[in-house]
Amino acid sequence: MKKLLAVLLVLAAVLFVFAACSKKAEAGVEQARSTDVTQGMDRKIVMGYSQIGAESEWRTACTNSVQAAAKEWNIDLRFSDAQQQQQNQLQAIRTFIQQKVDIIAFTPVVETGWEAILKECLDAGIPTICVDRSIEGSDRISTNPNDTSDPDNWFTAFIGSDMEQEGNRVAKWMMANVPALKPDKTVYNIAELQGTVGSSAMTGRFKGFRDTLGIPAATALGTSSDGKYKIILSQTGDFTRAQGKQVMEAFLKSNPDDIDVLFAHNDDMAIGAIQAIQEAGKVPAKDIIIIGVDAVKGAFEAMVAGTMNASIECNPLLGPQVMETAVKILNGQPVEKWVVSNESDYDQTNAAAAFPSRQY
Ligand code: GYE
Repeated sequence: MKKLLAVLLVLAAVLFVFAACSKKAEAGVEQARSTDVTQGMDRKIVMGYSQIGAESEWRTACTNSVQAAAKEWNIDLRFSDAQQQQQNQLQAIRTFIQQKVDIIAFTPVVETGWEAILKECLDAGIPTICVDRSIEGSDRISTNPNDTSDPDNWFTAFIGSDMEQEGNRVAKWMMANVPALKPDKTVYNIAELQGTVGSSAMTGRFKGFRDTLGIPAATALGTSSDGKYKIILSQTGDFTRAQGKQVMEAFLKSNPDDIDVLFAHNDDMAIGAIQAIQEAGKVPAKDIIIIGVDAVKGAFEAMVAGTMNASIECNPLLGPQVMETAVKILNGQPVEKWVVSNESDYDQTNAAAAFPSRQY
C-alpha cells in the first residue's frame, strides 16, 4: 500500500511539473504572437489578403494555411479571391487601402502591372507582403532603399520559393534518372506544360529548366548543349488539371509516338496529362516519364500508384511565416526581404515513405 502511494505521489509530481512547463511554453507563444503590436490598439491587426484563385491543389493548401495561421495569430483577415484575374486583385487592394487595413498581403497572378497599386499602398503608409509569386524586375534584394524605380522597394517583404531553382531541379532529376528509365533511347524528346503565362512560377520554372540544360532561356523549343534532351512541344495549361489534360491530348495527337518525357510546371497539370496518356493507350511513367512540381497529395498518390515519376516540392504552407512577418513589420522590427521556403525532391524511391507525414 505504502509503495503504491509513493508511486502515485511521484506520478502526480511529474504530471504537475509537465503541466507547468507546457503552460509556460504556451504563455511564451502567446507573448511572441501579441508582441506589443496590438498593445495600445483596442482591436486586432487587420490584414487584407488578395489570393489569386483556387486553380490547383497547391493553391488550396496555401489558402488553408493562410486562413488557419491568421486565426492562430489572432489577426483579422479580409480574404479576397481574384478568380485568376489581375483586375480583381487591383480592385481588392484598392478596397483594402480605402478600408485603411494595417497591412496587405498578396500573390501577384502575373509579374507585371503592379507599380501603380503598390505605390498607392506606399503613399497610404500601408506595408505590403508579396506571397508565393513575385513581380517583374524584383530579385527580392533591395540594394538602395531610396531608389523608387527598383521594384524591390515597392513591397516590404517577399515570402516564397525560388521558382528558377525549381526548374533547375526538374532538369537535374531528369538528367539523373531518365537514361536508366528509358534504356532503349539515347536522345529524349520533351513535352512541356507551362503554368499561367507571365506568372513568376511559370517564367522561373521555364528559365531554370532551360538554364540547366544549356538551352537559351528565351526559346520555347530547343536542344540541350549535350544534344540529349530536346524540348519538342511547349504550351500553357494554366496550372489546371482540365487544361493539362486538354493540351496533353493535343500533344499526343500531333506527336503520338515521340514524347519521352513530360515536364509539367505543376502536379495538377501532370495529373490531367496522365489521364490523357492513359486514354491514348499509353502507360504513364513508363512510355512517358512524368515530372511535376509542387509535391501535392495527388502527386504522391500517383507516384505510389506508379503512374507518375517525380515531383519537385514547392511549399504552400506559407501562412505562419506571413503572419509572423506581418507582426514584425507592424512592430517596426527588421524582416528579411526574401524569406525562402525549404523544399525537397520526391520520386518513386522515397514517395511511399514520405507520404504519411505530408500535410498537403
Ligand atoms: O506551383 C501551382 C499554382 O505559384 C507556386 O501556382 C505557385 C503555383 C503552383 O497554381 O500549382
